[in-house]
Amino acid sequence: MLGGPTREVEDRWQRYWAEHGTFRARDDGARPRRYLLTMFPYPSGDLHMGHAEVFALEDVVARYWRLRGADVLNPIGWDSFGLPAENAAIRRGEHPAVFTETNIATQAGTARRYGVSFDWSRRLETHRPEYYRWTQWLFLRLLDRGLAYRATAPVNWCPTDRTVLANEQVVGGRCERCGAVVVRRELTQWFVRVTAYADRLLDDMDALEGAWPARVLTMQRNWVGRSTGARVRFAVVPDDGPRAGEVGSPGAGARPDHVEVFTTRPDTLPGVTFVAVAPDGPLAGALCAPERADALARHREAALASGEIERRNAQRPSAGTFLGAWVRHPVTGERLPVWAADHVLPGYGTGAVMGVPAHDDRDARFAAAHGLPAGSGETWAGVEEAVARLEADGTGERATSYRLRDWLVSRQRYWGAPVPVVHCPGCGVVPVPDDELPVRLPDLAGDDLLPRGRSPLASPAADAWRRVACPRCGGDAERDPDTLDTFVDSSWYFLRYCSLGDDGPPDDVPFRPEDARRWMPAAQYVGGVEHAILHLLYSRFVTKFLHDEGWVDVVEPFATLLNQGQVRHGGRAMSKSLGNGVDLGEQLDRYGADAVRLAMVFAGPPQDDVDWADVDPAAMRRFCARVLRLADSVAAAGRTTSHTEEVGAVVPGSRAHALRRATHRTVHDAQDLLDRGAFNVVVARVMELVTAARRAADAGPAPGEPAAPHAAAVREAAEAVAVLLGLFAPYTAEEAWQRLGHEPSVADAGWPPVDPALLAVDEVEAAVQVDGKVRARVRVPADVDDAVLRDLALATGGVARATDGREVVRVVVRAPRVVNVVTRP
Ligand code: ANZ
Ligand code: ZN
Repeated sequence: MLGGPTREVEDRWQRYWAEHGTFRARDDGARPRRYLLTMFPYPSGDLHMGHAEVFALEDVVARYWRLRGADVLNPIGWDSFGLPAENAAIRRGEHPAVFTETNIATQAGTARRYGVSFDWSRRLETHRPEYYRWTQWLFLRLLDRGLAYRATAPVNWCPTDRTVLANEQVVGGRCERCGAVVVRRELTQWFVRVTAYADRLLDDMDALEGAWPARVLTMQRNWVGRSTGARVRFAVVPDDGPRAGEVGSPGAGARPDHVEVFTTRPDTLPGVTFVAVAPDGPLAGALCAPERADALARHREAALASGEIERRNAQRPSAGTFLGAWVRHPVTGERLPVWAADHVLPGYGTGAVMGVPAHDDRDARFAAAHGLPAGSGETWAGVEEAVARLEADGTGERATSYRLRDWLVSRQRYWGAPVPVVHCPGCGVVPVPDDELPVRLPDLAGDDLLPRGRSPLASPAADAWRRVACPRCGGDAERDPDTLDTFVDSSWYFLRYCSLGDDGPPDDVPFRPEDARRWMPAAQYVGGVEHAILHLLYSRFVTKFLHDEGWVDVVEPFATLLNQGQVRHGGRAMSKSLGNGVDLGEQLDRYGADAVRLAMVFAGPPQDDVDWADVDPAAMRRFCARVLRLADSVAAAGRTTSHTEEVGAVVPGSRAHALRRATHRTVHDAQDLLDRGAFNVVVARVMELVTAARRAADAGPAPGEPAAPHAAAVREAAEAVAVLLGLFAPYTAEEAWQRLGHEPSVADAGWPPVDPALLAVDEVEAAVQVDGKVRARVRVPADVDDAVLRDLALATGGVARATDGREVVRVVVRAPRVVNVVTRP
């Protein structure tokens, strides 16, 4: 099959690496440590071409650092809780663990076969009790600090998956997993107070500038969405009537005596003509007159059913309901109507806005649609002055608002870490004591897993699991039936890797702080841009929290971030539903791991999309075969591996000398290119070197040139090829390295030394003539081009003196030797 490494060769090297622990992190302090992290896969099937791309790219980095002398930590694990396993288990009537374990075994086999230099001794899986015990521990620490709390709030509900979703999991108003339109429901849920870290999540990003892709930083900044302005209070005009109170609940509510709004433009206060509140927030009901309660209730239902994106859309007409309430303008004392308006969101600012049609488009459209006055365009002297004036009057003060909301972490699904608390009729919410962790999942399968709008752990099948004695009073109590969002599992896994290895996982701590101190932050994190907000935001938050708790030194977990491009096929994203998916296992069977890896890397810069229809793994396989043949012919020419003396005898100007220059130039440039992430260019340069070495091997020395130094130069080239190719095609590289007579592994060969003398560019002297007379001479590189030589020539003092103000009509350049400047006499 085209002559590249066979399946048997692949197996042999995998065994070798495993037996020799080639890719274990040593962690002995002998070499500088470098932690390389890849976003760990979901085990929802076999690995796909997207994984093939990430793994190929990250392995270039891992192997490069290793060659350059670093102690590399390159771990692998599985993000193995979550919906896909549960849905598959429901279809097949089996336990989700079965599906999960099967897929992990398949993916692990494919990843090994792909030849990635993972340290398999540090493998972790988030669905194992030994892991999720610590996910629960993390939740309890957040609870200790008041950073995890239960609240009743309108939340995102996916009607298909029948579970709540975090804001971050709602994309364009739809469920990030299944695409169903998300609705709002009022539920009691667990939240994590990420908003307490909003400023730090923003400010610490300054240090990531240039190290993380700019678009990811922008997305995170927008997601946290800090706005500065003021809060302004509008006094409610008293009337004697009762209020509707909480809509839907009987009885009059307590009516607030003022409405507070958040504005970024307090200077536009003179133009306020109305105040608007969110129809689905608490203020609307509290302000609403009884005769308007039905209208508000209808409005509220409609608002809950529509997505936030839709409501924020400035182009869409904003529905409104007059609440039968009035407030006073804090400056003019004018009476202003209070409306419920769709475009006002309950969770942002104070859930109320001052309507300024003259300055705000949405307010203008709302006023026009509902017959409200347009008001004046007059402003106070600027935001700062406006804030000072409000503070002096006592009607408002400076304020900051964030778009970021707290992280909703409870899910009404089975396949996750149970929320580790107990509900006691006497004591309320009681945390499960640390020494009783993990709270293990009960064994449920098949129909018992069906989502019915509440957690499967709340079903009768889980009764025995749910009933427990209250840890505080010993009375009858119940476990919390919800499970934690999988993003909680993945918010700290990179810390645990630091403490795994031959001694097994630590069983008294989630990770050892001293291990994290040695490895963190991860020097590079490789993964898809689809995690630009969710996972990266949560991981950053948890790292900061654990920093505050004294567990880690760093405040940012990932020093640099690489987002690889997407793998497409025929121009479109690969997907099962489009029928254009390409199976990694099948590609490996057909072309072998090296060819697939080379094709991935050679396709373009790492951050660019790859179209699998445009790549040619068969050509890559032929290239691997060419490399092996080169190694074979070098080996046949002589078995010596120490060729320092012979190459030293290579004479300048010989064929061997030209090849040596190509070899050293390639190794030298590769370092620069790899540092800049131009992996594809390095592959191209190695291909050129193979061609040059082949040609030199076939041609032999020129007549009169000595044979031994020539052969040594070819060997030197073939060895450099093997070492550099090890970054991209490890099986071919190991094989070539061994056939060249070296001990494995090529991964430990070290970066090939570069002789600076061989990098020197030859210089020649160019004559600069003016009207046929030589007026100056300049030294230039032998390969200088006409344009550069022309500029150099015209810049010489000799030319300026000789032309002496006369007009230059023509410059004739013959690089690298002659330039003739022709002037008008
Ligand atoms: C009056 C005004 C005049 C406003 C003007 C803007 C321009 P950002 O920049 O996104 O923070 N607002 C406040 N709370 C809101 C809520 N809960 N739902 C929807 N809109 C809300 O936006 C802040 C501005 O958005 C605030 O400033 C407020 O309108 C509106 F010429 O107040 B502004
Ligand atoms: Zn109790």
